[in-house]
Amino acid sequence: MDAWLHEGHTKGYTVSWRLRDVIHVEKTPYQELAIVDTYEWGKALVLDGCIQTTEVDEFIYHEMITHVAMMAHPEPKRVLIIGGGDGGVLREVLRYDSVVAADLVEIDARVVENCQIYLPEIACGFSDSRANIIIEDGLQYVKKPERKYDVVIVDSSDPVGPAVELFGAAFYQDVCAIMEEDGIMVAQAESPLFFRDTFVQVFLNMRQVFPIARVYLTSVPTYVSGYWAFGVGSKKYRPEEVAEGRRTVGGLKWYTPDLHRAAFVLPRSVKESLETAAEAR
Ligand code: AG3
Repeated sequence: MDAWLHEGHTKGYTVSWRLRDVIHVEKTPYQELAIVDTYEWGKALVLDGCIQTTEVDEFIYHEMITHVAMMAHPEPKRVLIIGGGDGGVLREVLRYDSVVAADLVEIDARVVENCQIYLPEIACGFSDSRANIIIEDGLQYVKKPERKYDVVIVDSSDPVGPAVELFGAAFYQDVCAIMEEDGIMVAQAESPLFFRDTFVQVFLNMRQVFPIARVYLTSVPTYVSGYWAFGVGSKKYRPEEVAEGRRTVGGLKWYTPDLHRAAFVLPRSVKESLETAAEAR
């Protein structure tokens, strides 16, 4: 078998993945979903032709989207995950004993179901009694949530189709309203090199809504350009600091408190693109 997945990113840039196997393909009501087996990165979840997560490097993204907010907050108890139907963020959130409820709102039940079957090491948190899976559009859920949250994590796909509004100021406003007075939110903000406009927009939108807005970076080898950004909106705590007395949870392979602080140090042109956009407002 010589199957290839051609993952198109821009008009002129496509990444081609040679596949060992196409394990499962289906059309859900929301998207085309595939589980494939790659050569170097293990099994991967593919949505509408775009690699969402791979067994080999998923921990980098999932640790970095989760633990920065979880460690900047002194004691997160109630956590909301929007998207993240593969369960990777959920697994990381559940590492904290302080967490009493982790609500995951995913629009597409088939993502959760398939990841439980084919990617069990990522989807292992779904059976935890603190996990509460809600199959609903995150945009709707935040208008009538089950509770208020200490930390909100938006693990969305790219801003095309239904995910577009998850990058907008109106959504962040709704999220802000359902957070405690010292809540923190984080959202994946795409590649600052390939999708600079989206990345800048996430920052500007968060800045419009939250008293404290920051961005940080990490490297995700299987995402386009490797550099991947996250936007943080905070009501009280400084996102770039680990809260006093916080101990790192066990089982991690990437996140450290030093890396947490370092992730907020931005390359010159990335920093300048944020400053220029902020001044233009
Ligand atoms: N969340 C963000 C994926 C973005 C991938 N985009 C891309 N490669 N162009 C994926 C879900 C991981 N839990």
